Amino acid sequence: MKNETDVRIASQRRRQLRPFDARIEEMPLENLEKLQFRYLKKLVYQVYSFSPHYRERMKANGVHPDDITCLSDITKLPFMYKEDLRNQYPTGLVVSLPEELVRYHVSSGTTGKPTVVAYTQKDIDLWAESVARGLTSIGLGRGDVIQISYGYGLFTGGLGLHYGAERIGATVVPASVGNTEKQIELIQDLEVTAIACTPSYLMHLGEVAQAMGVSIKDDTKLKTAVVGAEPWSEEMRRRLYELYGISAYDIYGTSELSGPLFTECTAMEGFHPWGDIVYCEVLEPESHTQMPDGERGELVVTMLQKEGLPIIRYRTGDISAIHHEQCRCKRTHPRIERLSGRVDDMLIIRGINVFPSQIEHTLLGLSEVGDNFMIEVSRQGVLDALMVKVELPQGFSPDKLEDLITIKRHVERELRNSLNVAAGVELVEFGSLPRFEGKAKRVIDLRETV
Ligand code: DLL
Repeated sequence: MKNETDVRIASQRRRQLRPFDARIEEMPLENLEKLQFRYLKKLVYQVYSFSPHYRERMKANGVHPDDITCLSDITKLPFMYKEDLRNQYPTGLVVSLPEELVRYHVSSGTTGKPTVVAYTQKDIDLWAESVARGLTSIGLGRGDVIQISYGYGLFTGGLGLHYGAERIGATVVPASVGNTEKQIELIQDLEVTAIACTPSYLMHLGEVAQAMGVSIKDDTKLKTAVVGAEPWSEEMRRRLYELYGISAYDIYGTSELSGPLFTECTAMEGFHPWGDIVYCEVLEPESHTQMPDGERGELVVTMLQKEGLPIIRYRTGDISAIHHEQCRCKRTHPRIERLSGRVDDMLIIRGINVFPSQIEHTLLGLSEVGDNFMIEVSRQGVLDALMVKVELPQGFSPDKLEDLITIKRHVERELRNSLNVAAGVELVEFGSLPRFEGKAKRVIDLRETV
C-alpha cells in the first residue's frame, strides 16, 4: 500500500504534467473578474498591514483597503515604479519573513542601481505555472526537448523558462547563453524540438549553423522557438519560418514581475497573461486613464498573488493594448497585444517619435538587406541626424557600384515613408555589425555627449 508521501508526490506529478485546465483558462470573464477582485482585496489588506512603503503610498493617495469595493477600484491605488525598487535596494520592499524566501533574482543594473526581487516557494510555483500554461498553449509538452538559451543565474530568463518547461514534462537542455557552435551540436545530437532565447540570438544561431554547414530546417528537429526579452517584429517571425522552418512565439515579462511571464498562443494574436495570476491595465501615460480595448498605452501590471515582494500597478513603461473578447483559441483571459516599444525608448528625432521597432519592421520587410542593423543618433548643428547601418545579405556581392546606390536609396525611401523623418543609410558587409548573446543593444545615441 502506498504511504501518504507517495500519494502526495504522485498527485503533485499529475498536477505538474497537466498544466492546462479549461476550468481556469476558459472560465467566463465575469467569474474571472470576481476571482481577481477576491485576490486584489486580500493583497491590498496584506500590503497595508505589512509593507510600510505601500501603507505610506496609500495614505498619501487617501485610500484605505476598505475603499476597494470592486475590481475597477484598483485605479484608486498608487503606482509602483522601477525607481521604487531601486530606492529600496536591496530588500526594502520585501514583506515575507526572510526564512520564507527561497530565491533572489537581481537585475543587471546597466541603466541604474540594480533591483532585487525576492520569491517565496508559492511565488516560484505560480511563476512556473504561468510559463507552463504559456508553453502548453503553443503545443509544447511531454516528449519535447527544449533548449533554454537564456542566461541562467541572476537574470530571470533561464530559470524562469526552465521551471516552466519542467512543469509541462518536457526534457530541458539548460544551455544558457554563448558557445553557439556547441549549442548547434546539442540541437542536433539531443534532437531538440524547441528553443527559448532572444530573437537576435536565434538569428545569430541560424547564421552560425549555416557557416557550420548545418541546415536548421533539414538537419535538425527544431520547429518551435519561444523568443522575447527584447522587441521583435512580424517580419522577423516570417523570416525565421522561411529561413529555418521555425514557428516563433513571443514571450514577455520583466524581472520585477517575474522574468518570462506570459506567451502568445497558436493564434498568434497577442499574449495571454493569466488573469488569476496577473491583472493588466493599459493606461494613457500622461492622464493615467484606462485605454479602451485595442488602443495603445502603457502596460501596468498587478501581480495578484505574489507574496515575497508584492507588486501593485507596476508601470512597465512598455506600450501595448488590451482585448477582453475571447481569443480564437477559446481562452477567456484578457489578451495583450505584442509590444510596439517603450515609453522611454522612444527616440525623438526632429520632434518626431521614432521607435527602434519601426526601423526593424521596415528593414526586415526588405529582401535586399540582411537582418542585422544598428541605429546611430547624433546632432549635426542644431538638427538631429538618424543613421541606420544595415548589413547586406550573406553572400551578396554587387556587380557594380550603382547596385549599391540603388539599394541605399530604396532603403532610405522606405524608412522615410514609415518613420516620417529622414534617415541616412549605410550598407555594410555581412558579419561586420555586433552580434548579441543576451539582449541586443542596437541604438547608440550620441546626442547627450555632443
Ligand atoms: O527580459 C524577462 C524576460 C526573460 C522576458 C525572458 C522574456 C523572456 P528584464 O531584463 O527586466 O526582464 O527586461 C524587461 O524587456 O520591460 C520590455 O521592455 C522588454 N521585453 C521583455 N520581453 C519583451 C518582448 C526580461 N517579448 C523589459 N517584446 C520589458 C518586447 C520585451 N520587449
